[in-house]
Amino acid sequence: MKQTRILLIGDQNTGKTSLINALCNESIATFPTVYQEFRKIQIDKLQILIYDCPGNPSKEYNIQQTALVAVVAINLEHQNPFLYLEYHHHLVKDKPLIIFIGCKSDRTHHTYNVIKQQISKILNIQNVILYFTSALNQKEIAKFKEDLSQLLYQSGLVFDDDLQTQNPNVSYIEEQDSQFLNKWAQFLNCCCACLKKDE
Ligand SMILES: Nc1nc2c(ncn2[C@@H]2O[C@H](COP(=O)(O)OP(=O)(O)OP(=O)(O)O)[C@@H](O)[C@H]2O)c(=O)[nH]1
Ligand SMILES: [Mg+2]
Repeated sequence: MKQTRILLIGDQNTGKTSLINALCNESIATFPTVYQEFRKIQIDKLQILIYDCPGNPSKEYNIQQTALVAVVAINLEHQNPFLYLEYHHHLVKDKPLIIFIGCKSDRTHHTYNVIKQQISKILNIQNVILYFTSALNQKEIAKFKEDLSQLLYQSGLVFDDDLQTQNPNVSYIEEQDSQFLNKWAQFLNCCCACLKKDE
C-alpha cells in the first residue's frame, strides 16, 4: 500500500468539499466546512489523505506541514475568481507539487486558457497545472483522479504505508487531531448534560 497527503485550500464556497465528495462518488456538499476535515481517497493501491480546509478565514486551522502536495481550489462561478489566490498560494508555495482546480465549471463564463494565463501571471509561475471540474455534472473529475495518481507517482510524492517514517511530525499532527476530537466530544457531552438539566 502506498500513501500520500494533500492539502486542499481555497475561498469559502468554492466547492472544495464537493470536489472531494465527487472524487469519493458522494453527492455534492451542502454545509460549509467549519474545522479542517481529514478525508481518505483510494485510487487503486494508493491511499490519499486530503485535508479539507474551511474557506472561511475566521475559522481556525493549521496548515498541515505533513502534506507535500497542495490543491488550490478556484471558484469559476465568480466574476473574479482570483481574489485570495495570492494569499492561498503564499500558504502552500513551499510544497513540491501545487495543482490548481477550477470548481463549478458548469456555472462559468471563463475559459480554460484565460484562467491558466491569469494564474501564471498573478503568481509568476511557468507551468500551471489546472483542471476545470464540476462536482455537479462530474466534468473532469475522473480525468483529475487518474492524472492525480500519475502526477504523484511521477513526482515521487508517494510513500510506503505510513508517512511517519519519512516525517516525524506526523505523530504530532495526529496527536493534535485526536486532542481536538476529545475536546469536541467533551463539548458535546456538556451540551447533552445541559439539555437534560433543562428537561
Ligand atoms: N453548480 C455547482 N454547484 C456546486 C458545485 N460544487 C459545489 N457546489 C455548491 O457550492 C456550494 C459550496 O460547496 P462546498 O463544497 O461546500 O464548498 P467549500 O469550498 O467546501 O466551502 P467551505 O467549506 O465553506 O470552504 C454548495 O452549495 C454546493 O452545493 C459544482 O460543481 N457546481
Ligand atoms: Mg468545505
